[in-house]
Amino acid sequence: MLAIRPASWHEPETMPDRPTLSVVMPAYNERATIHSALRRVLDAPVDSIEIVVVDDGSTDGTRELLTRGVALDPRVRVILHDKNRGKGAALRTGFHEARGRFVVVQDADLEYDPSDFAQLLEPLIEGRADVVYGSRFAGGGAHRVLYYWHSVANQWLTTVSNMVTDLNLTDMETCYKAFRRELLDEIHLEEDRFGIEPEITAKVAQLGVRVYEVPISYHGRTYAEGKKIGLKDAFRAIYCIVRYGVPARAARRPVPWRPDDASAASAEDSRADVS
Ligand SMILES: Nc1nc2c(ncn2[C@@H]2O[C@H](COP(=O)(O)OP(=O)(O)OP(=O)(O)O)[C@@H](O)[C@H]2O)c(=O)[nH]1
Ligand SMILES: [Mg+2]
Repeated sequence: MLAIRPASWHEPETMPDRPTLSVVMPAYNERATIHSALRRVLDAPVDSIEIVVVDDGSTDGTRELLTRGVALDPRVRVILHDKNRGKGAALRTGFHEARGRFVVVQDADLEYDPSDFAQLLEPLIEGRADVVYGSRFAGGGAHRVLYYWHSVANQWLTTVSNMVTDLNLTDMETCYKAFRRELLDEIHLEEDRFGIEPEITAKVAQLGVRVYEVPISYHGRTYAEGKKIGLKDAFRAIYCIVRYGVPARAARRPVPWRPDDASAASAEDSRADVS
């Protein structure tokens, strides 16, 4: 693993002006969209933002694109995995590097729209939530109409995950998961590939923290356009729901009480940073 620049950014203590938002962007063979994804994130309505791009051993020229153009913006940090390790491994690397007050995952294929960030961050900024999921199935903005059975599988996986975690989510598999940064330090993640989504959900549920959902738009792509997820990922997801969900449920913490004044103070701090 290699951080291209700048080395000093690895030490959060040396950065007094901590960004409001760290966007962790896992990228594997996303040559067609990587630059526009970076541009769209940098244009999102958040004043203080950093992007941690984790190139997961791409072989299609994505790595070369990460050495020029918008990737040279000082708000972008690039980390390279020597070989392909999977989305989960890329997220672990990115979470470790993130220094922002809040952290959100943004896939590099632009199926999710950074203009939804403001909506996604609102419950965190207002101090009402510790984690926010952007749901494709909660009646949000525009959605490209695509594969029926894919959406059935997604909703079914969410239902099974909910049965184990006792959270009433509508979209467990969503990429748009936003967290208070400190919370990520409390979660030890193990899955290397797409099993990371049910694993994160189970471990968030175990913490007993405040989870919110907001509706988002979704611009799905076709397999011809680069969609990669398949049936074997759905089977792995079921395995992970049980593997991580059952012990998490048994060890679940009660929801911690938070005084309103502490939440209000942190909301006041953060609100100034997001337009
Ligand atoms: N498929 C895949 N994606 C990876 C990998 N490592 C990082 N990623 C990135 O993880 C994000 C999600 O991958 P996608 O293949 O788009 O998965 P998805 O959005 O859940 O599913 P579809 O887009 O529907 O296939 C993208 O930004 C990928 O570039 C990997 O090993 N395989
Ligand atoms: Mg995708």
